[in-house]
Amino acid sequence: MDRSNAPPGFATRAIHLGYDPAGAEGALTPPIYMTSTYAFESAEAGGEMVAGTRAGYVYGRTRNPTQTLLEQRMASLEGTEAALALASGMGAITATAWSLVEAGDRIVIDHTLYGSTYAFFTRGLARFGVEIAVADLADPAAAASAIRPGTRMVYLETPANPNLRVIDIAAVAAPARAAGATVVVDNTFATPALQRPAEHGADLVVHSATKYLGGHGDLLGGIVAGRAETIARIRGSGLRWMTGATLSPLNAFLILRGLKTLELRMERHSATAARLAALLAGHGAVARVAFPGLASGAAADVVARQMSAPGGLVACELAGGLAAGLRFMNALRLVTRAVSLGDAETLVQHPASMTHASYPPEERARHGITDGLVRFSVGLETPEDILADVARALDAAA
Ligand code: 4LM
Repeated sequence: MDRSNAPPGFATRAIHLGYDPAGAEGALTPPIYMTSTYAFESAEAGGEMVAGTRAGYVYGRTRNPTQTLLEQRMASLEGTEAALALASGMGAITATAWSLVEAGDRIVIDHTLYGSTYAFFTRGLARFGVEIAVADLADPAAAASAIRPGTRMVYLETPANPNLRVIDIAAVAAPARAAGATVVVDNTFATPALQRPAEHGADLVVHSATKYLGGHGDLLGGIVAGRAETIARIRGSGLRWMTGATLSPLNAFLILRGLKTLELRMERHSATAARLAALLAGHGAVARVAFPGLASGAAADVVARQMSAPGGLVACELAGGLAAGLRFMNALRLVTRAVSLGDAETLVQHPASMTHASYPPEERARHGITDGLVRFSVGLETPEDILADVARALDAAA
């Protein structure tokens, strides 16, 4: 195969983009710049760098060379002009909103979001004179009527946490563009290896890098990617003087290490998750399974258009409801009871009492985040061992 004129592929960019060992004593892996500040070659040069008329690093809260490499790679993988690395997913989401929204603005959010994100919009930003409209953005008609002229921002996750609803990004982006609203898509569950929201009309893509991007359950981090001018604004205000949510250089290095295997890991997570979803769907103790790979009707068309594989999250509800779900979780031996996702270890958690406990119970019920729902993050262990543990625990809980 002659690829001499082809642009480098996803995995090649995830491993090589932006780094030449020749510039770092031949070191194969990029150095970690553990520094809080930078020496100015002269007083005048320092003043010019602070003023932005001369390129260079000034202070570690807003820029660091290890972060810069991570930001370049994430921008390339998401297909955006620029990206910004932050201390956590919540750091990325809050720095973005604080930078782009002001009192009097209207934000439309999807009704199914990670619990702390939902709390930030409905109980945090709402205290500062921002109108928060909660809508079902999976329904294009509901999206079009909620996103009216004057809407500043539209915020969604797809697949959504925890019940894996999928949202047609292009169907939301069309009315948002007409209204002049910025579309922000949380791509944590799919990652750019499986879905690139900017290709479907999203203006900004946010991530909890704590999850699949890092991939090993050993750090917290966040990313926001989009147009260079918008990212510069979020760096210059949301990160610099509104949150100070700076990613440490060590964590930037660890996320760069995680990115090298992202495509490979997402293939394995997706393949094992598909096998787990099939096992659950065929088991008498299970009432309902949510998994993008099992979507039907219009949702299946959205998955086919937007995602190259279904991802590693699976949710289910046991026929015996909440009590059976808790019995099932306690009967697991290999699968670990823990919140978070995207790690090598298979994790299981109970959204109503854990990741989505910050939703008022009646809103959880209205939005289909049921008390009996159990969420798996399927890991990288030998697939047969994961399936055997789940099958045995289902039999024990039935
Ligand atoms: C969890 N999630 O679900 P930091 N966006 C999405 C998320 O799932 C999360 C965040 C942002 C879980 C954490 C306990 C779609 C987090 C927030 O945790 O701030 O990096 O990301 O289990």
